[in-house]
Amino acid sequence: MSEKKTEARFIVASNRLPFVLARGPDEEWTIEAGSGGLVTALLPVLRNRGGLWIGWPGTWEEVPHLHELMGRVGKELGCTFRPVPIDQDLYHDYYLGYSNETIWPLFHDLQSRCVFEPHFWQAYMEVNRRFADEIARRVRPTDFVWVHDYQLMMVGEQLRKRGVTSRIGFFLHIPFPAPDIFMKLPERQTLLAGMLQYDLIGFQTQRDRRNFIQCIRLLTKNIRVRAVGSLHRIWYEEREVDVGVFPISIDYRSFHRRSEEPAVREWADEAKAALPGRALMLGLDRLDYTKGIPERLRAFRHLLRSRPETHSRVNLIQVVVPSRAEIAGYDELRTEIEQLVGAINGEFTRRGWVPVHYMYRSLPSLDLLGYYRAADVGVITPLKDGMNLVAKEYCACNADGKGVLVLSQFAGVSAQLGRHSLVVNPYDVEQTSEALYQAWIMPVVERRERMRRMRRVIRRQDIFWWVNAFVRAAIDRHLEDFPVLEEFIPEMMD
Ligand code: GDG
Repeated sequence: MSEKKTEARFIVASNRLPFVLARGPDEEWTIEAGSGGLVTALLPVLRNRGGLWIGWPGTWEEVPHLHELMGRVGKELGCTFRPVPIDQDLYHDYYLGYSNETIWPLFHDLQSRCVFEPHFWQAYMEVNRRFADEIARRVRPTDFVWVHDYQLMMVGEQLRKRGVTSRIGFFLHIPFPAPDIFMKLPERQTLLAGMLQYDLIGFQTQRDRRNFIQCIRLLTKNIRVRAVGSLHRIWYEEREVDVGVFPISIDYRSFHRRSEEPAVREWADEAKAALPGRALMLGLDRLDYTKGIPERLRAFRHLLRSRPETHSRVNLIQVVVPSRAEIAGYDELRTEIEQLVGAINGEFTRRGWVPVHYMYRSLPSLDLLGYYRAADVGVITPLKDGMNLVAKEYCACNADGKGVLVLSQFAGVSAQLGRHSLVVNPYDVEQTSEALYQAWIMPVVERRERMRRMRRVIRRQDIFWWVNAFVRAAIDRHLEDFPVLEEFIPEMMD
């Protein structure tokens, strides 16, 4: 075996591969590298280090020359992509079904929205097996495999069944529910036993880890749990499983730098000039019932009803990014939001003042950064959220340091930023409305101090810190331990 073959490589598995495939009007497929947080975070460990990324390519359609297209992006990013094909029916039951109609609502404490269908679980397992097959074909014992998120919780167990002995880590991006809620899941036992096949399980917050360990204690016999340094170690059968807390973050410096670019400054200045003398309150979320958008609108309406002095002086800018349109309930949510926006504007609009500015679309990054820069208040009030990166991005871009964050106590990010923001229970309309008011009247000195502290936390614990913390806990290594190869050699396609 050559020297190179013994080097440790990174293998990442996530539901979607980090690129966007699109078919143009001439039926030609194009491919573009993704720009999300996870790609930015993982590229340093993958790029030119022989890294592999395994996932669904983002379409069930037959894409001619898919390998060639992927090879092109792979070359650009310096890693190899391997697709896991999933056809439309399977995708329906695995992704829309088990992942997003069972696990997603349950893990966000919204049990009444759950659909429990046995064939959803069969599809989920089938896809998790396909991922494991693909990884098992390529993995070497010295490699580190990092599996991401709730769509792939059983991949570790399936890898062990295939005899894979490499270190395998898992990170859950969404919350982990308390035992009372988790117990409702028909597959609760299988799922927990499956998760215990990982070597390291990472959660966003202490709350999630505590819930997980309580579930393990309730549902698994003959286990021992003890704190070991900053981790908890579980002894289960012949295995030792570490469980840690790794709050995900953003590329702070990049957001900060981009928010200072002239085009963004100009955009933000224009946005403010268009609404002179107004405080801009910003809500920005994917269309999802976990994000608490109707509750936020009701709180804003309460503010306008209870504090007439805010009239003509505050605006709520609410951006809703289309998401999961195929799932029942999402369309009703959109209707509910739009009716509320209409009702609020109908009740309060005066000459020269429309209180809620509503957008239902994805914003180009210039507009996104511009709004972050211009907003006086960031309103992040999910009913439950794993972390919520919008809160961190808002702080990183808030150039004059005067922005205030109104934050749900149920967002993972409140564990890090709660002390310096105005924390609310998003179900409490009066309390949220009062926090919006307090944010509006807060003296500049206090705003600056709070924002300075929040920015310091995010700058110190940025996305690169997150990757390093996880990798160190998983395999006791640093980025430098994954050596850069002299040249990028893509894995052989078969
Ligand atoms: C899951 C968990 C956890 C949003 N609108 C636009 C846009 N975005 C970008 C934001 C941000 C991302 O989307 C949203 O991230 P969040 O963290 O807020 O939420 P989820 O999508 O639900 O993510 C969450 C996260 O995983 C990571 O672990 O924090 O709790 O639910 O980066 O910037 N980007 C652009 N235009 C938009 O209109 N360009």
